[in-house]
Amino acid sequence: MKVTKVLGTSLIAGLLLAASAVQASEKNFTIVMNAYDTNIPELKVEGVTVTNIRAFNVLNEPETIAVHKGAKVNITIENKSPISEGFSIDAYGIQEVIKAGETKTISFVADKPGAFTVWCQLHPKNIHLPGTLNVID
Ligand SMILES: [Cu+2]
Repeated sequence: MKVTKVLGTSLIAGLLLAASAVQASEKNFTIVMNAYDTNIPELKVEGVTVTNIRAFNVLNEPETIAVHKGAKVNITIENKSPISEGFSIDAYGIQEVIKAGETKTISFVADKPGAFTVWCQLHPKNIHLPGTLNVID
């Protein structure tokens, strides 16, 4: 009688664990790429005056996404920049191009724990604020 009860309890616990594992196995994110156009009217560098510097910055919002190891990750990327933007996560072999105004969804299984840089492979790194994918073990 006692043995049956213990077995029954562990079976229920096992089912609950399985259910929570299923719940944690898929994560959806939306990243919006926004472009900020800034203008610096005048700047003096080493005795030289330069005018009308146009700085163009692209930010991914949110910049950090976090999941548990083993989760299936779906990231919908919306590009609000006026030009094509890249979306790369080297450790996961992801290298996408999202055209201006386009929305793309990428999916992968987060099987490698660690912190990985999310970056744009199309443009110089100094005009982008890189993002991070955190995969928690
Ligand atoms: Cu870019």
